[in-house]
Amino acid sequence: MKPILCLLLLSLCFSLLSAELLVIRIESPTPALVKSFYDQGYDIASYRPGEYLDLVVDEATYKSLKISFPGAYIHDSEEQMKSNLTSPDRTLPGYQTYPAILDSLSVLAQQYPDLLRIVNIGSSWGKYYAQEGHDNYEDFQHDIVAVILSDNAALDEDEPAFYYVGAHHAREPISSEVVMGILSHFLDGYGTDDEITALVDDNELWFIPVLNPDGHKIVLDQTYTMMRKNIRDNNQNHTIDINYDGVDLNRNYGFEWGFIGAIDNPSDQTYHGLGPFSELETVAFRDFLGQRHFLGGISYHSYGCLVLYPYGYISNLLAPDAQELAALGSQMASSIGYTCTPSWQLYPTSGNLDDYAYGTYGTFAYTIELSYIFIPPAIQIPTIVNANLAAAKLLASRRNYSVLTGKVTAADTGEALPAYIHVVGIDDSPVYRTPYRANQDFGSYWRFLPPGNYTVRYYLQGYQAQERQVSITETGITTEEVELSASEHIDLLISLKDTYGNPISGTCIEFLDTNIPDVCFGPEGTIFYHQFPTGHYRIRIIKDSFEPLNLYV
Ligand code: 0X9
Ligand code: CA
Ligand code: ZN
Repeated sequence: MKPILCLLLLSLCFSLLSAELLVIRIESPTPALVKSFYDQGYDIASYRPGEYLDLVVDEATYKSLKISFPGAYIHDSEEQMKSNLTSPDRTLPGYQTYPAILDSLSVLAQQYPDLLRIVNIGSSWGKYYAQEGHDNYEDFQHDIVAVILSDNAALDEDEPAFYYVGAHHAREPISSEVVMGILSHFLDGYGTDDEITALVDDNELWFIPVLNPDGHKIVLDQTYTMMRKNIRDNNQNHTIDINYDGVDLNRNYGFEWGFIGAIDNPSDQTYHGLGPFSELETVAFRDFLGQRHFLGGISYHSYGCLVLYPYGYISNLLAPDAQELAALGSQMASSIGYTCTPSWQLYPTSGNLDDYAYGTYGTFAYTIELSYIFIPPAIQIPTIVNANLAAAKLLASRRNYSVLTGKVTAADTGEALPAYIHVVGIDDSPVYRTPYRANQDFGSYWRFLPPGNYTVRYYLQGYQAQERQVSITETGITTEEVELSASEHIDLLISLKDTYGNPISGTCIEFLDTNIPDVCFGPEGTIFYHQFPTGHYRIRIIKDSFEPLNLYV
């Protein structure tokens, strides 16, 4: 009996492994249809509103969907993805493995020591598990690597920073090829092409070709080309279970984490993880973002030929900077021949990188969905890279026009101040974004604004705020250097009265962006402060069951 059982089990195992996944296409989907597939937990490969919805399904699901959607057809398959990974033309390289990418980076760094510096920004789960002694992860010991391209790359200079990141998702290795391609194009053009030379000299351009090296390896090795997530050991069995393990890195960032469009089921392709930044890979990128002030960035994905801008976590949400985000996004999109749209328009996803970078730092953070399939044939890589060069340059060139910049320093000591820079009419949008601050190390700031006249407030606890009238032009750089004087200290009596002159009790004041504790009024409706620092404050007055009142006083 026993041998027969083994044989049966064996064939069952093989059939499970060989159940090929397909990408099927439904044309002209309605938004309601997309939402219903989304809510049912389907793996959405790509969606272009009004044009198509592509789903990753097995053959059985395809057959049953054919009944309700007779027009559905096969757009792509695992088999196709595998064959696209390698180039039929032996003189052209196919997709590069992560070790090959790391090798080319170190060759480039040796060739251009003044322009390039390689920085280790963290490690993958594979490395962590292997170091814990789990043998199954021995081949997955990956560091996550970032490269800075700038003049004096060895130094952290006071220059605008931009990032280009690939491979949040494993099955999208074209994103890594594009990041590498842009880097080598910039290196080639340095010193001969004036535009590129200026971009490299005046900015810090950061390249992170592979944020998810463990997943990338599984795809490049052709173990499982439909792999999307990292290899987080969800079921803690010290084994990579491709159908159960992993967290979607683009749902794991800590801005509106777990809100909508992120799933709490570990086996799901868009599983958001145990908590915000539960993943080593997103922690690495979070800390990387925290170390310098990025003005803009592109996260490359595939596919859909789209340029997406924040926010993405909720439908119909207009970011405070939506006008300029859309303007630059549209320029980038038309340079590639892609379509620009706010992220939520596609489908809402919370915990994505762009919402985090924009929502936390005001970074103009874009997603570019490359190509029309996950893994375009290797032979197309150079064409796709070339098509994307102009957009990559447009991003970093944004610092050259319609921008407000300068430095905030302390009037007495000259020290750099990470002051808040509040642009009236933009930063008072009811849609939340963390208040924009000048760079911690240098006091410098850059605000991409629509042309026009603005009132701008510079404030920081302990200093007297200043208000400036500035005019932003379509082609110019407006510079406003600001020296803030230290606050004086006065005795302050605040009394809060209603329109009849009666004290209002049970009301509290919050001093926003300071560490002054919240205070609440007693029955007499007054509060006395000894030695209160003078200056302007954004305050919020709150009382139970009333709308909060926001004031600048
Ligand atoms: O879902 C994603 O993370 C991205 N698409 S992909 O097919 N490459 O996985 C798009 C994220 C863009 N943001 C929103 N749609 N909200
Ligand atoms: Ca596991
Ligand atoms: Zn993706």
